[in-house]
Amino acid sequence: MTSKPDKLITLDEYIIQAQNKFPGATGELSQLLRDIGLAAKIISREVNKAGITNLLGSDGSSNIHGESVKRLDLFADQQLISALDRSMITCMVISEENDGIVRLNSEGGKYIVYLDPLDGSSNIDVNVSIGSIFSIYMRQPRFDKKLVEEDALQPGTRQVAAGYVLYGSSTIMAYTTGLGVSAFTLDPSIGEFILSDDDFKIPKHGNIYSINEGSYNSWADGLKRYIKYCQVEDPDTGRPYTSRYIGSMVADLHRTLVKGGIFIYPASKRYPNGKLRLMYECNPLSMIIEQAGGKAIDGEKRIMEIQPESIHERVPIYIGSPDNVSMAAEFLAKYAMQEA
Ligand code: P6P
Repeated sequence: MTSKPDKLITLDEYIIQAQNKFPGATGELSQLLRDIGLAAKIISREVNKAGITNLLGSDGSSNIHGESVKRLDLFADQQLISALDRSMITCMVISEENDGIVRLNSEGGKYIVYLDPLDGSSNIDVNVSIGSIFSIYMRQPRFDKKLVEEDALQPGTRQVAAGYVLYGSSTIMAYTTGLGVSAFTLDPSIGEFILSDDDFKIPKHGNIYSINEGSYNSWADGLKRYIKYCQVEDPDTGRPYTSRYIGSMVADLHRTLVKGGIFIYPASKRYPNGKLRLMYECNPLSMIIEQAGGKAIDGEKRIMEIQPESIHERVPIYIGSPDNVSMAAEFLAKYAMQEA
């Protein structure tokens, strides 16, 4: 659910209007968000014609997780990092495409930015929606000015802003600075993101569950029983629920935000700690969903309260409508005791 704006407002205008509500604001966070918006427009242009510009396919390398890197991944990474570097506000970037921290020209910059430059890249070659995810932290004051990885190991509750860009049937940028979630749709004819949804609220309950059921056999018993619960015929509770799984987290999350329900990427035999990364997938999307009234947990505790130990660590995630996430957590807790 959301409030539809009654007049045309661009992303830049919206950011300025929001900034003006805070007289002490320096405008630096506003500039950072505009930088990301610019990079998103450039990435969107290339995503929409990747087949023609030979940007499809892999570039032959693999990232820190051993996943083959697509040419568009690298293009998106370069565009986002150079946009952030230009405004001298960000001191370092951590990105899925780079093993370690990327120090930018402004080592004095006040922000640290995590990026998944092009999430869902396995879908690039089959023309399925993909997305960029960003998470913004303040650099913590330290007497020793040399930036180290530890400066970036902050829990998700310390994010000052987070958001995503979804390159789908249209290109949508959604973000929050902790004052609700707003979404903008790109109008390519004028090259502007236009406010399309202000103050998104996720439905309290949804009838859609989203999980890769191929790993069913290695799930915890409580998760198996929860998914079976979703599939049982019970018209009074809207069951059986519908199963939807795109395989691009940003696309699955945006659908969950709009229609409600739950997205799950659990621990499994192949991914004992889950597959999705805490710092540049789960934390930013958890901030979005929580700001919209939803919940995000690792099966037990709140995702955003996890103290990270490494910049690329993975975590299981159950995220979406509060009723659905709470129900899943009850099943996990109930049957975990029996498994113990
Ligand atoms: P699986 C894409 O590679 C990604 O990182 C997320 O965008 C997506 O939710 C997940 O992995 C899909 O993983 O194992 O279901 O293919």
